[in-house]
Amino acid sequence: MKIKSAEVIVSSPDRNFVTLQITTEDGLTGLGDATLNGRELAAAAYLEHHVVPLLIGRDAHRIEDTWQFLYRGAYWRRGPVTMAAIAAVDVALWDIKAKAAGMPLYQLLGGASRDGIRAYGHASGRDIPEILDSVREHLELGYKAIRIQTAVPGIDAVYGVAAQPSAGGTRYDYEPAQRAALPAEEDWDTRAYLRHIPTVFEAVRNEFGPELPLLHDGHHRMTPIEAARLGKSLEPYDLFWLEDCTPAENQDALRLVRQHTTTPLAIGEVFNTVFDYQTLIREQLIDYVRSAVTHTGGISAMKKILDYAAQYQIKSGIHGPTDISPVGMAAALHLDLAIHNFGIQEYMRHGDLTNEVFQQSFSFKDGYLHPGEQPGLGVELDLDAAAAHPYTPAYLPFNRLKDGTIHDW
Ligand code: KDG
Ligand code: MG
Repeated sequence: MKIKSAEVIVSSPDRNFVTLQITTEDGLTGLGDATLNGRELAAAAYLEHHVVPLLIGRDAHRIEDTWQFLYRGAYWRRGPVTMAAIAAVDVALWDIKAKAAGMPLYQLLGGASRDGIRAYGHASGRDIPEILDSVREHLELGYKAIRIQTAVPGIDAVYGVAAQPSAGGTRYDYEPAQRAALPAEEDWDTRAYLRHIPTVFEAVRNEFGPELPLLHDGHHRMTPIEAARLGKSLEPYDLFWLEDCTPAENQDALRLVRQHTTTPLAIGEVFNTVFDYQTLIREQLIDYVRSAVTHTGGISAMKKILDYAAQYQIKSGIHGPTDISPVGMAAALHLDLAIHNFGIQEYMRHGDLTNEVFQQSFSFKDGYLHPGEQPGLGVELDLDAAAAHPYTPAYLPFNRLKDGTIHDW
C-alpha cells in the first residue's frame, strides 16, 4: 500500500494547528498532529521540506521502519520539532493501517483494557469564590477529576488562570497562547505562590470533600527545595498529582523532591523521547508520565515509554490541552483505552470552530472519554473549513520576576 501524497495543513480555528494528511495509492487517508504551540511553522516547514518528499512511494504499512528511517536517517535526533513531525507521520500511518483493517485503532494496540477513560478538566479562578464556581461548573459538565490553578495575591497575571470567568459554564475559556505579534508578559513571585496555594486547596477540600481527585500544575517554576516544600504543604489535601514542579531536564532534581514528599509527581509535557525519562522512571522518581503523543514521536514511541514505565508501576497522564488537536487527542484516547497502566487523561475540550474543522467520533460522558468505534482514529479533516481559518501568529506568555529577571512561566 504505497503512499501517494502527503499534505501539511496549517489552520487556525480557535487556535493554530499543524495537521499532516497522508493519502495512499488505494485512496485511504490518515491524519497526524504536529502542532507545536507558538512554534507551529517550524514543525510545518520540517514536515513539508524534509519529511513529505521522503514519504512518497514508501509502504504505508511499514510504520516502525518509517519511524526509524525518519529518526535515525535524519542524523539529528530528538528535539520538539523533529519529534512532532515524526509523531504526525506515525499517527497518520496508524490511522491508515486501522482503516485498512476496518477497525478502530485501539484494537490494533491490543484491544480495550477498560470501558472508559477518566478525564480531568481545568478549573481556575482569580480568587477562592471564583475557583469554587469553576469547580462546580466542571462537576456539572461531568468531570470526575479537576485541576486547580489560582491567581496569587500580589501577582497581576498568572499562567493557567482565566482572564475572564467562563461564560455560563459552557466552556472553559482559558487559552494560554494569545493571538498577537509578540508574547504577553506575566509576572511571578514564588514565595507568594508557596504561601497562597495551600489555602486554596484547603478551601476546595472543605467545599467538595475528600473524594474528588484534585491536580495542580507547577509549570516548572520551582527549584527542587521549593518544590519539595510545596509537595509537603499540599499533603493534607491529598492531591492526585503535582505536575511539572521543577524544570525537569535536570532529572536528578526530582530525587530531592521525592525524598521530602509523598505527594504524587507527574512530569513530561515538554519531553520528547524516552531518554528524558531514563532516570525518572528507573529510580521511580515520578508517578505519572505527562508526554503528549503529538510531541513524543507518536503512538509507537509513546507506547514504548509507557511500557517501560509500567515495569515500575508508573502510569500514564497524557497531555491533552487545546493545543493538542482533535487528531492528537484521538491518538491519545486509543492508546489510553488499550494500555494497562492508564492513569488519567487531560481533556480541556476544543471550541466550536475547531470541531467544525476536525469532525470527531470520540465522546465525553459522565467524566469518561471514549475514542468511538469508527475505523482508524475516528477523526476527519474538512479541508475547506480548515482553509477558511489561516494561520495567525500566536505565542505562549513569558514571566518576569519583580526585578525584571525572566523566569519559567
Ligand atoms: O503549549 C503549552 C500548553 O499546552 C501548556 O501550558 C498546558 O501546562 C499545560 C497543561 O498541563 O496542559
Ligand atoms: Mg502542564
